Amino acid sequence: MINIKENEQLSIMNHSCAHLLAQAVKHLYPNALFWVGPVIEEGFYYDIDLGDTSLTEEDLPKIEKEMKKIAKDGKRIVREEISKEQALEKFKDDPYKIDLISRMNEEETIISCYSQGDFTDLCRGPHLDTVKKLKHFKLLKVSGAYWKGDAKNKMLQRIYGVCYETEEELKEHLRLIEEAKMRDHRKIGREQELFMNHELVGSGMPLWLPNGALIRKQLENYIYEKEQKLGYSHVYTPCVGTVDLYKTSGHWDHYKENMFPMMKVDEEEFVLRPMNCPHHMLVYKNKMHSYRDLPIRIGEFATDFRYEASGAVKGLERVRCMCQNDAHLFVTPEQIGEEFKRVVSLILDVYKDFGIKDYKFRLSLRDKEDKEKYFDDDEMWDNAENKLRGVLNDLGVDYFEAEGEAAFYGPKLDVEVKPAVGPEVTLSTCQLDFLLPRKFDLSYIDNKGEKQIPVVLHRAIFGTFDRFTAFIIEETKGALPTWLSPIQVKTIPVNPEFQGDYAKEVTNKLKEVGIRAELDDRNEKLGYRLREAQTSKVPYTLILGDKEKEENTVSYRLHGQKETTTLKVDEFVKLITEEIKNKSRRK
Ligand code: TSB
Ligand code: ZN
Repeated sequence: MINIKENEQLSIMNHSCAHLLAQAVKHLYPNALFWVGPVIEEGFYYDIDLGDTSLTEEDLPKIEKEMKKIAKDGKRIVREEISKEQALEKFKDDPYKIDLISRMNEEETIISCYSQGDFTDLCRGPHLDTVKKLKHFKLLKVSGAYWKGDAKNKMLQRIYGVCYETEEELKEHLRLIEEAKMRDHRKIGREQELFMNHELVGSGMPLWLPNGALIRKQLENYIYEKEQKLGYSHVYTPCVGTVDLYKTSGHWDHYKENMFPMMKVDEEEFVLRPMNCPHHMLVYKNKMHSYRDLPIRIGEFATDFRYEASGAVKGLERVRCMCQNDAHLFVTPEQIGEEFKRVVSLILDVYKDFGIKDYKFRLSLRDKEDKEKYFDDDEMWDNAENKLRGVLNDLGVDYFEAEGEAAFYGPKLDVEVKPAVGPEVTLSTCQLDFLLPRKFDLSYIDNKGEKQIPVVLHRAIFGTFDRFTAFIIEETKGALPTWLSPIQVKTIPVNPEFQGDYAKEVTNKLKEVGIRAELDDRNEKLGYRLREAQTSKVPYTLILGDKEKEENTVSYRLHGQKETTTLKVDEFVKLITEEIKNKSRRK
């Protein structure tokens, strides 16, 4: 999909279309007040205060009709420059505009307004020269949006839309939106019964249903095995800690707004943990270490709780209760490069296994000027940043640098991916940390018998099981590879009365060797059962008729394909077992 924000021509057009939307809304709802109407990647939106009126999607065609009428009328779009005083006077009855004008920089002595017919809006521009050029647009949805994104403020109504130069481009955009909606893991999650939410549990707290739990278990087994081979030691630690633990780590000062509030039990003050690092620091500290023991890699599939804004929570992708595929690696300063390299290689290895190709590595560095956020040790920072850069260059991976995006404790590497719907998110992460080991007074004895402080690498390959599952569902459009599929084989007797027993026998045989097979011997038409197996995206559907029963064979159909292949039962077992073992992917 075109990124409209990055295309100058389309950006201007969409911005003008946002004004056209505002003008139409003003015609239909004369009391409407307008906040901001920016261009975004997918088009534009406008935040509007409509008093007590609440819009639904059903109101959009009427607004669109009014927009078309205004556009056809074809008024010119005229820029006017006025002083701050004049602007304050002109918009004196509009508290939103007064707020915007009052917050403008001192240097902005000249303020620009754009008018089209009976409508004027405060705006930097630029705009098209006439509304006549706005022909191919569509309003897409309406949602609530707190003024300035703050839940304490009034809820405004946000109308989204998009505008193109040609009808074909608009149609293609709408087609891609529809396609993205079909891939949305929330939709597939409902259809395939992977997870659910319930208001009694709370927002951002998904419940993993049996099918989803099966996928997650495969992911856990997969990464656990890899980590064990790579010298990780896995632990279990509680998902709460005392306030003092998080004061010691610095999270209480730097991360409190992302944490659930404190709860008191007897005399202890607890918090639900937002991160596992402090617990792992204590695990390290449980005994003395020599340089010979390092690197020490402590891993955990650890449940964390974070406060995410209610408008931001999304399916499994952004949750308030998550499970990280976490590990903290304790290394000597000399080992940083090598260990970082191993982590990046593991990320690449895992992405290859899952066929993930569309991602970006982002190397997040400090902002050299920001001495308040980043601890002041230029040499240490430069050293660390260069080391990470060096490894990425050695491995020949593509990455981009983002200044000012580092964590307060060190530089980091994030992997960014694009979900079906919504902005990019981080999947894997690897973060260098010089501070936490100091805060917890960690040490090891070096080869001269002297006490030294280790460096920590925080890393999560899947990020969280939650987010990774969401991503992989969208990547595969719900048609997971066989090894990850909750149900791998559906056995369907053509006529349950005649081949029911045989189908049961085949199903049991598959189950015995650990294949997740399910029998569908319901008294439904064959066509109906076959269609259902296809829509549920089960990789293998076995169709068993008289011939198969007589010859001890199975005829299978792969998801998304029409033709069937017949094999001896044992041959089929061998074929699918190999596929599962190799974690093969099919197109
Ligand atoms: C890697 N202390 C480190 C850890 O050792 C840490 O917590 N890093 S993190 O804050 O970046 O989180 C790790 C990963 O969790 C992120 O890369 C992201 O993939 C995932 N994640 C973060 N917030 C959420 C959320 N709200 N819902 C789902 N996954 C999330
Ligand atoms: Zn950590």
